[in-house]
Amino acid sequence: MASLKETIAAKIAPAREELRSVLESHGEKTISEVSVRQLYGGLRGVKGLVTETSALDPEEGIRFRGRSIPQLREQLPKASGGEEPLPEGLFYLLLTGDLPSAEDADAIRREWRRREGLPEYVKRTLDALPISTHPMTQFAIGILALQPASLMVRRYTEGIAKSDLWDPALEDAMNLIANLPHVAAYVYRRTYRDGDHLPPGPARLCWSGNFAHMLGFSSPEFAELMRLYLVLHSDHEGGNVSAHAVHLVGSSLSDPYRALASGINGLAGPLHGLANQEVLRWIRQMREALGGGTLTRDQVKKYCWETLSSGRVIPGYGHAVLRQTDPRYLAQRDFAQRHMADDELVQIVAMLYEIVPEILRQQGKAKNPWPNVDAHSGVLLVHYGLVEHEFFPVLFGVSRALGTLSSLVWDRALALPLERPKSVTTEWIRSWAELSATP
Ligand code: CMX
Repeated sequence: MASLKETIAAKIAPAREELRSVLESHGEKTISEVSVRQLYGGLRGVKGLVTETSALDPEEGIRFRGRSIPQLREQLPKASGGEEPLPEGLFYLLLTGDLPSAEDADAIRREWRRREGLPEYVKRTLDALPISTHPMTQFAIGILALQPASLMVRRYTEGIAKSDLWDPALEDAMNLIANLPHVAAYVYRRTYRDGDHLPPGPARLCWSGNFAHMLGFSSPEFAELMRLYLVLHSDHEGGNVSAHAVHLVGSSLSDPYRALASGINGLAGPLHGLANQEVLRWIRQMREALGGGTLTRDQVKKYCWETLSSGRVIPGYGHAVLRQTDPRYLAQRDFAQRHMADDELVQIVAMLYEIVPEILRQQGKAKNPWPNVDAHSGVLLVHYGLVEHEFFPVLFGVSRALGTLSSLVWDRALALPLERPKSVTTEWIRSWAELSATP
């Protein structure tokens, strides 16, 4: 791993100097004010975090180290014979800010494959859980079960300087990412394939290809989908629940295993990553409720209104920051059009895109009526036979590790402090507001 670590190490001193200089020149300037409504409203729009790996523009969507999704699909190295970007290359970009060469991406591929090997005690931990345990719960437990291997904990106990913690944090991140596909595949095969586990594939396979192999899907097209999927879901700046949870928990110098497990638990909420499971469940329920067969636009509209009037959300639509169609949705739609245009579920997703935004606008509540990343992913997986919708958020979790752990390494490299905002009570707000209204 010399070259990746050396590349990062060379960037740390200038980044620390930049941080010092920004604080010296601008430390007392105010970036954001917080209204009482924002305080009660999940701090929407309040600039209160620093995340270097990606930035989200409400209209344009996400940029990873300044690069849009179409640019990433074009510029990142590809697997041999493939068209979709390698997550290995994306990880290099997120960590270093530099576009990787094919050799850089391949060095990470080799490093991750070299580090894989799921300890027996992790398998036994998972085997002890009831088979009905939600895959996301199993996944989080599997990650925590790996935690005794944390190098960061060992080095901390030995007395490492705070400024050097990024190094064992990076080692932990690499070991963890190397093993996440195995944990996820283990969860999948024990839950849905009677525990008929598949060992890792040949060393030549990329991280995503090996993941597809261990899940039990051998089609090269599915491996392509995995590469795209694992790139698209990796990072969405710092304030989303999973990224924020990893950053927050990591700020106590909790190790990357514990921090990531926290992020995965946040991702398991239906307003966040679990929405991809909910989209498919909702589409399946709609088809069943409408008696199967080809759906008409009027039937779908009526079902959407029924969903809304029963007090539920339409999963896969809306976003806390985005105000346009999510480019991650568009990338998946592009994949669908190229590989499975005639798929019935893909056509339902396309029909929903024509219908739902107008309905949400008419309802007048959602600030963003457009689809997000979760609106499309499930039907792509189902097309290749991965039909168990409760497993979908686990794939999101494997991908989200790339962005959140890259950020965590930089949190330690910049020695960012314990996160500890001030909270207030409603009584305090009332007396503060009344006092500030007094002439
Ligand atoms: N269907 C119905 N109502 C919706 C809606 C949707 N898809 N999206 C937003 N709304 C409603 C909200 O529930 C809220 O209603 P109340 O005032 O009654 O509480 C109102 O519109 C205003 O919400 P908002 O400011 O537009 O959106 P938020 O920032 O509060 O929430 C999100 C964002 C994503 C949680 C919300 O749009 C939602 O629940 N979408 C459906 C679930 C989903 O797809 N989540 C995945 C997001 C992407 C990800 O993280 O993976």
